[in-house]
Order: sequence, then C-alpha cells, then structure tokens
Amino acid sequence: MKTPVTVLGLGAMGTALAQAFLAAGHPTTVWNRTPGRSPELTDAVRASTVAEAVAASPLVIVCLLVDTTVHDALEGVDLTGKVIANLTNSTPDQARALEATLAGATYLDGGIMAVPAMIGGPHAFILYSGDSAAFERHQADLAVLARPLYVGADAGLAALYDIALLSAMYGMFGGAEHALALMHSAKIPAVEFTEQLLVPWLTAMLGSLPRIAADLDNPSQAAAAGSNLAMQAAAFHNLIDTAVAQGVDPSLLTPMGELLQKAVATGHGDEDMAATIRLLKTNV
Ligand code: FVH
Repeated sequence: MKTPVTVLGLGAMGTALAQAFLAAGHPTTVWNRTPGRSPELTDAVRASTVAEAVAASPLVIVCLLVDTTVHDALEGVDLTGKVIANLTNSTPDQARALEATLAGATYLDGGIMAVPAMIGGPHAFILYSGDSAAFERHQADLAVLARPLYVGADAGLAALYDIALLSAMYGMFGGAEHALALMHSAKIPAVEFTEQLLVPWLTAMLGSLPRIAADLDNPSQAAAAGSNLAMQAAAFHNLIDTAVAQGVDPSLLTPMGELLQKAVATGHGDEDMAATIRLLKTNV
C-alpha cells in the first residue's frame, strides 16, 4: 500500500504533482478553491473542503499561488499529526513563519526546480528543508515527483536555495532577451541566432562559474587570468551604446555595468568576477 497523499491546489503545478502521485499508485485526494479544475484527474478523490482533504492523508502537499494563499487555506484546519510539505513559492522568512503557525504538524518547505511538464521526469528536482525525520519518512513518496534534495533543518533554507536558482535563471534569461531584442532590431532571424550562437555561447560561458565560485569561497590573491574587471568595465559602455543605437532599452544591462564600474573604482580592476559578487553583499 503506497502512502495516501493529499494535494492542495490544482493549478498547472498542483495538477502535475497529483498526476505523478496517481501514476505511481498513491491514493490521492485533491482540493482546489475552484471546483472542477483538472477533470483529467479521474482517479483522485475530490475533497470539498481543505479540512476533508487534510484528514484523508498523512502527507499533505500544498501548491498554491503565494504564501498568503497558503495561510488562508490552512487557517482553522486541524493539522495534528500531519506532515505538511509546502511547495508554494515563498521567501525564507515566509517559510519560517508558516512553520511556526502549524500547531501539531511537522513542516517541510519545498522549492520546485522544474516546470509542470518536467514533474516525474529525470531532470526535475525539489529542494526541501525543515523537519529531517519527516523528510526521511516520506523521501520515497516525494521522489515520485522529482529528485528530493534535503538542504537543512532551517525551514527557510529550501526557499533561499530556490530563490538563488530562480535569480540566476532570470538573470540569464534577461541577458538572452536583451540579445534577442538586438537581433530582432536588425531583422536577424531569432531561431537561427539562438540555436547556432546564443545557446552554445551561454553553455560555454557557464563553464567558468565553478572557477568564480571557488574564488568566492577561497579568495586568491592572484590577478585575474585573461578577463580582468577593468577591461570588462571599459568594454561595457559599448553594450549600452549599441543597445541605445539599435532602439533597445538597456535597462536589463545597466546594473551590471554599474557594478563593474564600482569594482574598478574601489580598487578591484585587476580581479576576477568574484570581486563583483562580494560587492553585491550589502549586509557586511
Ligand atoms: N508552474 C511553474 O512553472 C512553476 C514551477 C516552480 C514552482 N512554481 C510555484 O508553484 C506554485 C503553484 O504554481 P502553479 O503553476 O500551479 O500556479 P497556477 O496554475 O496559477 O495555480 C494557482 C493555484 O493557486 C490557487 N489559488 C490562487 N489564489 C487562491 C486563493 N486565494 N485561495 C485558494 N487557492 C488559490 C488556484 O486556485 P483556483 O484559482 O483554481 O481556484 C490554483 O490552484 C506557485 O507558488 C508557483 O510560484 C510553479
């Protein structure tokens, strides 16, 4: 007998999670604010209230829009003895605050590193933090959704990792969107540029990240080999000037240019990108 599970929220992601549990043979109860969502979940038991849905299973997966939605949904519901795994996108502070309100339940916060179509597939992973015993007890159940990675007992940690990874993704997409806007401004076909140049270029440059990370962890006194910040700051004006000349808004790039200038102005011109990461930290 597989562990019975409850899924609260049948948006695009909640539906994919429920489908994965059903496909793996878990008795699955679902609840959604708007009834009738995801009619394809024919094998799921549909609860008409959150209380009824929570009562049905020891493991309750929450996947709603935002943190306030989760508080609203769980308010006044008896959660005694349940493991609440909240996969709703949250900040670290929101995760810790939610954990503190869940009387009688154990809490796992989760960050889903996948889009709905990836759930149940080989490339999806979900970060968890919070109650380690609950994670160990349900690790095999959670593995049905995506590779489960436990990052620590502090409930806020999964959200911190999640937000870090999403921040990297948006930064990367921001740069790629700017590049495509430049190409589009010159009527250069986007697909060919993306497949033949943009993706290979970004893939190659991602290879330098571990070296930058190593320099962040263990600062080296050696000058940057090949691509120092003074050189990068000097060339960065050309990125801004070209965007303006092509009629493309440079605002996604401007902060990076300012950071490079700050690095040079504060005496880090001969260093590597790790120096700009240190300058980003405002709490030291
Ligand atoms: N979809 C994705 O690519 C990303 C992947 C990474 C993780 N995110 C996060 O997952 C949460 C849910 O995202 P989603 O894609 O399922 O979102 P929607 O399809 O928009 O569904 C939203 C569900 O939330 C329910 N809901 C909204 N407001 C309320 C409310 N006030 N009270 C109760 N439920 C509410 C909504 O219900 P309904 O509109 O059908 O009645 C949906 O079930 C999210 O945190 C992502 O950041 C997804």
